[in-house]
Amino acid sequence: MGVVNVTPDSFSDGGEWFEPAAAIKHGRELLAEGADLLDVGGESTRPGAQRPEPAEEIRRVLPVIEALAADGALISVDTMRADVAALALDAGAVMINDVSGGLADPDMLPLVAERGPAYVCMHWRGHSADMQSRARYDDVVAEVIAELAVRLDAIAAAGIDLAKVALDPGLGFAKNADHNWEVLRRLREFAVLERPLLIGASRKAFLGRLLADEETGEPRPAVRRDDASAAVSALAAASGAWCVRAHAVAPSADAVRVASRWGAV
Ligand code: PMM
Repeated sequence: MGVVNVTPDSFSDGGEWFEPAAAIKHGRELLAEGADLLDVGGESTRPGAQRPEPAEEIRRVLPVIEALAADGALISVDTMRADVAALALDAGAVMINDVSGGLADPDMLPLVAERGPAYVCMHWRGHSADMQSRARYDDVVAEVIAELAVRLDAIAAAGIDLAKVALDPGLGFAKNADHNWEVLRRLREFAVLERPLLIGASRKAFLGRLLADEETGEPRPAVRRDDASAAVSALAAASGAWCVRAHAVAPSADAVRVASRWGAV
């Protein structure tokens, strides 16, 4: 899954694709690099981020979705808002990537039940402005699995076909670096939920800290985390992940091909 952030403030590629024409061009490049899906988002979820107004989020993503879907690309819309998701589906999106797993907007699960798109339910404990204060766990893997199981119950109760639902442990969302590494190390345990697993590690801060400059201690900048992101993609694929969300698609597509040929997938 290639990431097309139509935002001025994402941590990973802030502002680079904010103009619709630039975002559309970028999406086409990611498809050429081997993306099977494009995830188009108009809200930055970086820790501490402020939310855009719904009208602004719609203005950002709709023209990009329309153009890329018209090309025949499979489009996921990265939104927590049912109104945005509905318009995105009208514009040709086939999947809703809801980082709140239906918790941010009570209208989201009914919309998914009514319209029937594929749905990604991510583990989430609250909006970005204060999510890091919620990064408290005794056993992060057990608790994330239990909380995702509760979401699956809510999704089924809303009348959504679970065959169309994928889960995501939400690396970096109410999780510190140690939590993220623990989730990755024990990724196979998520198989108990019996749903395909999406992993979004690409360019995240925990990789920047792992790769910090040895002398200054400065984290590696986001745009120089793609090799490490590809390594995570290969290992995640080998641990049973269905999909990896990547800003630089080519290295992750290659890494996943290696994992597959290795026989690890
Ligand atoms: N991470 C970000 C945004 N959307 N969606 C899913 N399903 N999983 C993620 O881990 C995830 C996401 C934050 O990264 P970005 O600001 O670079 O897009």
